Amino acid sequence: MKLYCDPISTTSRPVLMFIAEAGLDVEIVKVDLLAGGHQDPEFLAINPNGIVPFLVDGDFRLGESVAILKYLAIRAHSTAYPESLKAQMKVDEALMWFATQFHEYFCLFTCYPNMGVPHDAPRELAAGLMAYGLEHSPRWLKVLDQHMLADQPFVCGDRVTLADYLGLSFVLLGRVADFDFSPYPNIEAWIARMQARPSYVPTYAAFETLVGFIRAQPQAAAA
Ligand SMILES: N[C@@H](CCC(=O)N[C@@H](CS)C(=O)NCC(=O)O)C(=O)O
Repeated sequence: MKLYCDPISTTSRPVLMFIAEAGLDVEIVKVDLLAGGHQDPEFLAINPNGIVPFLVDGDFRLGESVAILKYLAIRAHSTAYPESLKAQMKVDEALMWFATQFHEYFCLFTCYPNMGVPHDAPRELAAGLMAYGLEHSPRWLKVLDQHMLADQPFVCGDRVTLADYLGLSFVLLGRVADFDFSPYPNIEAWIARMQARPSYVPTYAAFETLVGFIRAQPQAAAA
């Protein structure tokens, strides 16, 4: 199996962290986003969307981080994607929540404009998106802090699941916006719990370098 990905990619890191923790035998193929590797004809021939992560398992090809996470977890019989119907649907619920509501307001509006994404967006649009994101993200952060993580160590209970790998990457994107998580103590404790896992440092090293670079830029906005 091959995973095409880049550790600076928010949707690649959850898959990389799960592969590391589950000890899966997956060849990691770096698609260098900053060098435009996702637009190379060879990669576009594999994934016409030109985005990562992307999994190739023989003649089976699969995009979308959530689908890839589930495919790998089901194959590995991992408890990170439980087999019982209700437990599995709770993980699906959290995955969809992170990938929709949370991603839209927090990642897309609040954080990505700090990274100059989308690259061709006018400055005023980026500033407007950030202001809108900062105003509306607390609604979802409060749900994560005061409900999903209020009385349990991980998003779906006592054990780490796919929702924690995905959610961590989305939440930590706040670092590019110098986001203040102190009003959300349960989120802070969960971040610390996830960062204490041995897979964290190797998975997030490239992201930490990128964060340092972005925050050193004079136009970096404080959230
Ligand atoms: N919904 C997709 C999103 C994948 C995605 O947007 N990946 C970004 C990196 S985080 C990418 O490859 N961007 C390249 C581009 O947009 O051209 C998933 O969850 O896998």
